[in-house]
Amino acid sequence: MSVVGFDIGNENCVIAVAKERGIDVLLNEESARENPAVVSFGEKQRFIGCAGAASATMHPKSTISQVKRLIGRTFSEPTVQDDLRLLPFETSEGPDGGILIHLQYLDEKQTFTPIQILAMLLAHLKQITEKNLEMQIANCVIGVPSYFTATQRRAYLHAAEIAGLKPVRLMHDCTAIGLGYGIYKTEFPSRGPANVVFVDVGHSDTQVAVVSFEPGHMKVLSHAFDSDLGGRDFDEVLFRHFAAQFKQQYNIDVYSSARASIRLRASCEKLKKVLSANPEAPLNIECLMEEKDVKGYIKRDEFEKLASALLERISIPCRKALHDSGLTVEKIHTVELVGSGSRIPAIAKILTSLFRKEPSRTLNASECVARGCALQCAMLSPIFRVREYEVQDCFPFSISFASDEGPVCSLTDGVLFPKGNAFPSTKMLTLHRNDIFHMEAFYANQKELPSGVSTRISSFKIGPFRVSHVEKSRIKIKVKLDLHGVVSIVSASLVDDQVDDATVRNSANTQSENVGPGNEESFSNANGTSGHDMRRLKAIRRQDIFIAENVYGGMTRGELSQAQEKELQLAQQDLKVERTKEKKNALEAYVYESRNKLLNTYRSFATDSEKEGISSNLQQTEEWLYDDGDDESEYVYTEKLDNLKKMVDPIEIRYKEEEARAVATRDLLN
Ligand code: ATP
Ligand code: K
Ligand code: MG
Repeated sequence: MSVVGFDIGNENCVIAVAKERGIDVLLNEESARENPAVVSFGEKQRFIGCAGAASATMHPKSTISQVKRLIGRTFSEPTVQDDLRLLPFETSEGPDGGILIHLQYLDEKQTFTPIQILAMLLAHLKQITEKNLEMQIANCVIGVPSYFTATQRRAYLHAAEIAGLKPVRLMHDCTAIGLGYGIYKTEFPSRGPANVVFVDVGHSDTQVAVVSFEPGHMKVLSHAFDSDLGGRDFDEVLFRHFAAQFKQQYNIDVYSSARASIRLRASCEKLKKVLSANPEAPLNIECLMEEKDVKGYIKRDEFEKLASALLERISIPCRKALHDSGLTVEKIHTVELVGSGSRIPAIAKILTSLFRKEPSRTLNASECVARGCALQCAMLSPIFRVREYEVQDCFPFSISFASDEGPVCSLTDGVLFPKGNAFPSTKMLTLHRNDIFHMEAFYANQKELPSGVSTRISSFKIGPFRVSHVEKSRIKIKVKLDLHGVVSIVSASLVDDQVDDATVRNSANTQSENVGPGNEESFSNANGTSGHDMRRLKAIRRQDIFIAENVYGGMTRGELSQAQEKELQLAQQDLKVERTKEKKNALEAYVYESRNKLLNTYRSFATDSEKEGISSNLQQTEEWLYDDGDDESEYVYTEKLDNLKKMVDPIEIRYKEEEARAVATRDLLN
């Protein structure tokens, strides 16, 4: 069983695996620890990760990056539109209001959903992992932003399924970071827990969590975020600055060229990184557009001024998280800064003045999410032994349920899971109905969500069921906010209790109570019915009721298997192209190797006419490879190689026989 953690970044993905000795971050084919979150469609094959990034400028319109921004989102959302304007590929609105990505590949117009693109990325990471571990993998833990809605979380689960992965948990990024921090922590205050603020500034978002640590236990007190603030926004500030400058200076409009925009944006990102270590930095791009070389220069002070509005915004989620944790600044022991976007020195300055202490960087800023996820995967694995450690996470959005008779007035204001509720968590609802009915799950407070994101989760049809009398029967509904942070009705049952005392069915038509894990079915003291009332029940009959769930923005089984089929086809195409390349390379290498041997080791083992025949054949093959044979099938290359071998093999056999004889003679003489 595999024990793998994936951090799917908006820019970089990291793979960590748990081994007996500890957690390792895996290297990819280029020996890098970070995998660009890029899927690029070339002429004949897809390039993903490092190869995808390399292929981006050559295929700007068919290179998909930042898919995490689009996952589970609606095309018409203003923030989605803002993102799409900056991305060079073509998109449209899908029939369900989702996003469709259009591109040209293999001489056809192809359409993919963001889920399919994410699946390609995950399949690539899976492949790297399998190559490293030399075994098949499926089980994993994947990090997700705390601000992801049920639709986005389900989208991740769908993508994982298409890629052949089985996430045992989708884990909040900051919770994973906290786990990796807490499990190794040995020093604690003499009294009370150690309260730590984690600030993760990524490529497109900023997440903050306040976590309290005690030996063997961590509890997330609050999550806050700005889903539209990250490293790329700082790149954009530089981009706009230089685009304006180049318009004046060189009379070029970078915005009008997708390729020039990609190149300038990439250069601005590099410039930003240089400014993290140096007080000033130059920008040089050759032949940016219209055959013009451009030059620029900026000082760190100037950059910080240009970015001052962004820097201000970093403190907002920090304040929110602190407020929601119920702690004051004095109660915070440490601020841990992670995410590569946080390497801008001005960010640390802002946090220092906000928390009145300098943030620490004890964690590996780019790997801590993946490492924490791998640890969690190990903890959830039945075969892996990890030290006892309890992780208590909380959910950042309030979740409500309504039925077709209006809001379900359970706890407060119809909210079943208030913001900050610990999860996984199971709760019971009681309704009184005598016929089929509908319920709806939704986020109670639009303001808690990222701006413009839909509050919809899913709707449920409960029933039909048969009641034994005309009066409304008691329906017990079990609701679960699961380990992934997805809420759902897991069961509904009809409880037919003919009660003497009608007052037990009180005027409020619903009630709910918390149910701890393990005693979900304990009916004896459920529903506020006192022991006295219970004794007066004549009979209790329970009957499971069928639930049909209609999830908002989800994929059907049929759509999922279609997507799996498509992914398989694409993967086979990639494999075919790779194998063809290998065969072509093998043929080319054989030509050079044989020519060399013919001049050296094989020289005295071939007749002149043999040498002539082989040489001219090698020559022909070489010319063919650069000409007609540049783009042939695997079969043709293999056949050519086999034909050459037929000519060269007899000579090789003679040579080998002679060599063996020489060795035997030497052994005899010794
Ligand atoms: P997200 O968490 O938003 O999904 P991610 O996890 O891919 O994205 P990270 O890898 O943590 O993001 O950070 C990427 C960002 O960090 C990029 O914007 C990159 O330019 C920026 N970055 C990397 N190194 C530096 C540096 N030395 N100085 C400033 N910024 C940097
Ligand atoms: K990352
Ligand atoms: Mg990240």
